[in-house]
Amino acid sequence: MTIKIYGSFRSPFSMAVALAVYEKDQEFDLLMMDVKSPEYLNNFNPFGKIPSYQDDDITLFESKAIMRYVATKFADQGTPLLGSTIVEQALCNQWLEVHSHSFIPPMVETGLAIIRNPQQPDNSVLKPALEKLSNVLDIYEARLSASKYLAGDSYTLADVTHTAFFYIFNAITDDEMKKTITSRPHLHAWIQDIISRPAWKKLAERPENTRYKH
Ligand SMILES: N[C@@H](CCC(=O)N[C@@H](CS)C(=O)NCC(=O)O)C(=O)O
Repeated sequence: MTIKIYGSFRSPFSMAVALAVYEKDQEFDLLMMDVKSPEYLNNFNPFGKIPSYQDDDITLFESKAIMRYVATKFADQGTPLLGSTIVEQALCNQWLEVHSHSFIPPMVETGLAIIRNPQQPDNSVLKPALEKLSNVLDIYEARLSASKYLAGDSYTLADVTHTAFFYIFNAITDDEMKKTITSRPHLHAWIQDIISRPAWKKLAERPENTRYKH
């Protein structure tokens, strides 16, 4: 069975899973279902969220669990994604946790404030969200000034999971907001690096990526 990803390229979590699959030199079909339908809730994700993933062996939800499964199942193909040493593996896991708990809340708050009202975002929501995001990104800047990738010398799932968020941030922000990134040179260089990867370019060029195409 071709890998199936139930999701959308409006969802950075779906794009993260798709990127992991491409980094492993695998192909996938992107499918969308009504996530609140009994069929989806019963068979794919009882929490009614995207993405979910299906291959011959498993149906799985939660993007990080899916990415870890894909990285392990296709360990000998494509890019190694789990870290090349025990230290990198540990740091990869640490930064995946940072993504969940420290990065996503202010990034999603910022993104939603813009997407809900692109012409005139509500500054009472946007400003504090951007401030929180900036504080978190100071920590990324410090990390990336000492390390090529989040886990160390190797590109890992920790980088994969962030890529779509920064890509979407770049697509929806004005020049002033983009300074949140460009004023942090190591963060900026890392983003340029991870969005230049062939797997990401292949993904961003898919016809389903209409909303954020540059
Ligand atoms: N922790 C989940 C988050 C998934 C998630 O929040 N997906 C959003 C789209 S980006 C969703 O399905 N929202 C639909 C809803 O909440 O109704 C993961 O990593 O897969």
